[in-house]
Amino acid sequence: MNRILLIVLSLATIFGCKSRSTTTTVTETPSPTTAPSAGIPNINETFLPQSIAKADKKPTLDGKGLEKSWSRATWRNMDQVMVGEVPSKEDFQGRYKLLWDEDMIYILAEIKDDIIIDTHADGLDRYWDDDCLEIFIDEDRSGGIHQYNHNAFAYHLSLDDKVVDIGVDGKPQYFNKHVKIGKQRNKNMIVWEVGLRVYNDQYYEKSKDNEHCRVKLEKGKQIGFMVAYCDNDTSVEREHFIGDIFIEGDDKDKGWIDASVFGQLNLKE
Ligand SMILES: [Ca+2]
Ligand SMILES: [Ca+2]
Ligand SMILES: [Ca+2]
Ligand SMILES: [Ca+2]
Repeated sequence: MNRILLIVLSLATIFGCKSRSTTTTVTETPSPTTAPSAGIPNINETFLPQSIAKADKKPTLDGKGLEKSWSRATWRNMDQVMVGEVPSKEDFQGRYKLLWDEDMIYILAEIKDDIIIDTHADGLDRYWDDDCLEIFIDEDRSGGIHQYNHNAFAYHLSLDDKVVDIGVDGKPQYFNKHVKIGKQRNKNMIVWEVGLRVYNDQYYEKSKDNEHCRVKLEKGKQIGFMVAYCDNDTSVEREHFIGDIFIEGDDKDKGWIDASVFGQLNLKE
């Protein structure tokens, strides 16, 4: 890790990453053909791995979750606060479950949020301060830094179905093709039913074709993973950031930089 990056990360740690600046000078731009700077793997072992059942049939991504396969999946609570106070039940409740097939990981997430808002018209502007579902994935469960590379992805699914993460140039951009989104909303409840295409760390958004970076999933594969929700209810900055994984230390908002804090999926039959 070069010295300037280390200073940037140290400052981010000191200031609790609250500014989450995406205009920071990029001092490390990995080549798409070189291995990412994964750092020293320090995998989150605080949660037991989630075993994920294979879908009998591709779910229809309509936000209903009615397919039989979903009954074989287990709900997982989103109750680990990473930013803000512990919310009341009226303020936020969330849970999700997963399935997989060769093509995708499927996520059914139920979110109850008292005030559902999107105040930034530009989807790339402070997207984490609007209500959004955030899906973190580290295809090879390497752990390590992924802020400006694709060692892992942190997809923000906005209310208008855009998918945003930071690119290798340090700027936020759309990754809409990575996530197929179905959604239903009923008052203060949103159900997301999404299919996640899995890409390895060689993905490079400036390449014309990244299909060779798509990973065909198979039984026995281990993947770094966590799901969280950015809850804002009319404040300037989001009020809560809350997910399914316990992260040690005072600064728990590390997932957008470091994949080592993710949990683990094991793909089963
Ligand atoms: Ca469905
Ligand atoms: Ca709320
Ligand atoms: Ca990785
Ligand atoms: Ca909200």
